[in-house]
Amino acid sequence: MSDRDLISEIEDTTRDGVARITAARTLDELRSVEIEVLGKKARLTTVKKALGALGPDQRRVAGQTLNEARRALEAALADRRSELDALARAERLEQERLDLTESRDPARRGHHHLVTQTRDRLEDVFVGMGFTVAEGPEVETDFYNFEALNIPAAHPARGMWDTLYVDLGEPETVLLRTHTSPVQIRVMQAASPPIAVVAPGRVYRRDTADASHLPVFHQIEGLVVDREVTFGDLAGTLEAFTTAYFGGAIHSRLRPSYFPFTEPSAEYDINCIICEGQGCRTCGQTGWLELGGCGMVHPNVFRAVDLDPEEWTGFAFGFGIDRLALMRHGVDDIRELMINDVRFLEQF
Ligand code: FA5
Repeated sequence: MSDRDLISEIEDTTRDGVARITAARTLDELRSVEIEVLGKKARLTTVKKALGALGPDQRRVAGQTLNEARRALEAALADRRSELDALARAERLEQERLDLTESRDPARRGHHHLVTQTRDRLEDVFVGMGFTVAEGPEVETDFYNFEALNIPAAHPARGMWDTLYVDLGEPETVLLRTHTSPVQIRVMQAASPPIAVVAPGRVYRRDTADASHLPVFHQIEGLVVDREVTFGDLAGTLEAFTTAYFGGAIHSRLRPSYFPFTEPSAEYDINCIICEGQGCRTCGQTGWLELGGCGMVHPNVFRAVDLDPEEWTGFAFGFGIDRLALMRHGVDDIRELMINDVRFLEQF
């Protein structure tokens, strides 16, 4: 092949290459075109080998043309790549776009957060079982959160709750309640037995967020006080609750435990419905998920509210509402409840 033929071959190949680059419609297509026009088997690569047969001057001229051709193809590739990148980005943004404008269309109106829905459902179940609903403050005093619950200052059980204190009054006297149990005390101060109340609400702990913990979460407290209340009444109530809330397929168990304000105390667990008892990260590989604590009201708690423990008996329980929501809907990470991604929230 003469040097003239070679040069016009290079020019034709380049023109054709640039046209194909410009015509590529996706980044994948562009990658294949790149291999075809600049790769090992490309026409320009074969032409390069033919340069060896030319004399020195012609080789220099043809070599220059070849280099210019490569540069032109590389520039065309870079231009097309950035155009396609921008298009792909715009397309992705369009797909992920969330329309947050308010709408009068009733089909697009917002709804209660999953935790609120769960709290409402729990209240309905317990009201159906004869309980009334009580509330207490989120900022509490040491007396209600600990002292009256048989946890005096320096009691080792205070370590069970990593407490956030409020900078008010004497140091460590005002705090963000670590559980809903202080509402037990407020209810017994305000009303005489017989009592059957539930108290849902927000609680705070210095816990690090992970798949089953949040530093701000929700509990529902239950308290029953009457004459001759037994542990059997507690177990029966929790069993009735489990069936009413989860349906008949979910089993629960009571495991001996310790709480300063109940004696005896137990942990209330249900089968992990994410892994159906096989073990997964939500249940810490145990197959069971701890939903709450319970037990018979401790005599010292009755004494703190001037009720005679010889006359009155009772049981109490405290469940994690967020964990109940996870279990009922098969959500495997509690942090989803706080992230507030509309695509997650819309599903409930
Ligand atoms: C208590 O808070 C006791 N007050 C419960 C109680 C009430 C016992 C009445 C006896 C009588 P505990 O710290 O185990 O117990 O918490 C109760 C439930 O709250 C847990 O089982 C769990 O479901 C939920 N919970 C605890 N910590 C967290 C957290 N960091 N994030 C989400 N849920 C939590």
